[in-house]
Amino acid sequence: MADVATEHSAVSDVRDTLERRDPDQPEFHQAVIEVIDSLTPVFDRHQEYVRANMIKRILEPERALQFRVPWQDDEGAVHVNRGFRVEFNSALGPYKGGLRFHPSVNLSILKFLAFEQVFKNSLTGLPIGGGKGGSDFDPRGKSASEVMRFCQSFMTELYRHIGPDTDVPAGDIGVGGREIGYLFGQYKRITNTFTGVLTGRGPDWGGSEMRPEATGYGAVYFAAAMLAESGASLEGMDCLVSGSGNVAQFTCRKLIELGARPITLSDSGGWIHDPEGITEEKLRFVMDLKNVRRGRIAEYCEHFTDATWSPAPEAGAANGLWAVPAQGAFPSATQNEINGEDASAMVAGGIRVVSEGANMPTTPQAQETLVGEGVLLGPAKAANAGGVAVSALEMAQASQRVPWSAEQVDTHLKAIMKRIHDNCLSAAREYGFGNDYRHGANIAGFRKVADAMLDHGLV
Ligand code: NDP
Ligand code: 2IT
Repeated sequence: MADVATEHSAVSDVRDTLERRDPDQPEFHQAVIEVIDSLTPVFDRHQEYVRANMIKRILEPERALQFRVPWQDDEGAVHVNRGFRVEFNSALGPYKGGLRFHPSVNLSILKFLAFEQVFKNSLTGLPIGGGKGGSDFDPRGKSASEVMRFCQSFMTELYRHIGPDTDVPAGDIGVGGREIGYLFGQYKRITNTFTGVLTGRGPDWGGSEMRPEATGYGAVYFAAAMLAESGASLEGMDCLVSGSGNVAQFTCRKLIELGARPITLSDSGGWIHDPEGITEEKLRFVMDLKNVRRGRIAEYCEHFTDATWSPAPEAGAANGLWAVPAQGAFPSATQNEINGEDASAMVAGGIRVVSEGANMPTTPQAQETLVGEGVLLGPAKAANAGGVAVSALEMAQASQRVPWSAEQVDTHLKAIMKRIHDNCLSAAREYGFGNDYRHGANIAGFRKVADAMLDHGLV
C-alpha cells in the first residue's frame, strides 16, 4: 500500500513527467502546477487517490483532436488554419467548455484552458465535464462573410466529435453570439437536428436569457461574496477592468449597478482610463463600438474627452492599467495579463479585492504578491464559473424545451456563485490553507471529479 512518502513523490513526479512529455506546453504546465500545489494535503488524507494514481490520470486529456480548417477569403485566396478540441474529462458529464479563435491558440493554451475547465465545471455543482477548443484563426479585420465561411468549415469537421450528450462547446475569446450562430447553423444543417449542442445561442433559437451577462455578473457576485466575509462591499469602490469584450462589458454593468465605479478598459492595442468613471451611457457606447462596429477602445477617448488612452505594453512588461489607484480589480482579457510588477503596483495603489474574470490572468509571482499582502483573490476557476454555469442551465432548458425568465436564471446564478464561494472557503480551511480561495477552489473542484472517477473504475 502506498504511504505518504510515495504520495509526495507522486506529486513531485508530475513536474518531471510534464517536462518530459510536454516540454513545449508552458501554459499547461503553469495551470497544472497551480493545482498540484494544492493537492498534497488531499493526497495525505486520501490514500484511495494515491492507490488509483489519480494525479496522473487527471492530467491526461481523454482525447485531443486537431484538424485542418481550409477557407476562402472574399478575394478568393485560400487559407488554412488549425482547429482543435481538447476533450479533457467526462467524469461529471458531457465535455463542456468554450471555443477560442485567436492567433495565439495552440495545444498548450487549449490544454491549460480545458484542464482548468474540468475543476471549474465541477465547482458549479452541475453535471458537466471539461473541454476546450478553438483555432488560430484571427477574426479581427475579417468580413462577416469570411467569419461565416470559416465557422462553417470549422464545424464541418467538429460536428462529428460533439453532440448534446457528448461535448457541448460555447464561446470564449473571439467567439461570441455571431460565431455561435454560424457554427450552430452549420451543425443543424449537417446533422438535420435542432439540439442543445452549443450554448450561448440567441434566446430566440434555444439560448438562455442571461448567458451573455453571466460571466461578468458572476465575477462581480464572487467579489461581493469575498468582501461580505469581512462586512465590506463594492459600493463606492473604484475598479480596474481589463479587456473590453463580453466579460469586461458585463463586469462593468454589474459594478455600476452595485454602486462601484469601473475606471479602465483595454484591448490588445492599449487601455483607457476614465477618472470620472465608466457610466451606463458610456458602456453602451463601448458595446456598440466593440460588438457592432468592431472598433478599437482608443476611440473611447475621442468621445469622452476626460479619458486618456495609453498603448499596450510590450509582451511581458508591466501594464500601466494595473498601476491606476483603485480598490477592486477585474482582469477580463487573457492569461498572464498581471505579472509580479503589476501586482506590486496594485498593492501600492490600494487594491483590496481581485476577481479573475479571465482564465489564469495572474502569473504565479503576481498571486504570491497579492495573497501575501492580504488582497482577496478570487481564482478564475471559481470567480468566472458563472458563464459555464449558465451554459449548463441553457442545456437544462434545451432538454426541457422550455425557456426560463432572466430573473429565474439570475437567481440561480447568484445562488451558484455564493455556493462556489462558500465551498472554496470551507475546503481551504478544512485542508489547512486558511482563507486562500485558490487552494479551496482546486481542492473542492478536484475531489468531486476524483470521486466520480473512482466510482467509474479504471476507464
Ligand atoms: P472577447 O473576445 O469578447 O474579448 C476579449 C478581450 O480581451 C478583447 O478586448 C481583446 O482585445 C482582449 N484580449 C484578448 N487577447 C488579448 C491579448 N493577448 N492581449 C491583450 N488583450 C487581449 O472574450 P471574452 O470576454 O469572452 O473573454 C475574456 C476572458 O474571459 C478570456 O480569458 C476568457 O477565457 C475568459 N472567460 C470567458 C467566458 C465567457 O463566457 N465568454 C467565461 C469564462 C472565462 P482585442 O479585441 O484587441 O483582441
Ligand atoms: O472559460 C469558460 O468557462 C468559457 N469560455 C465558457 C464555457 C461555456 O461552456 O460556457
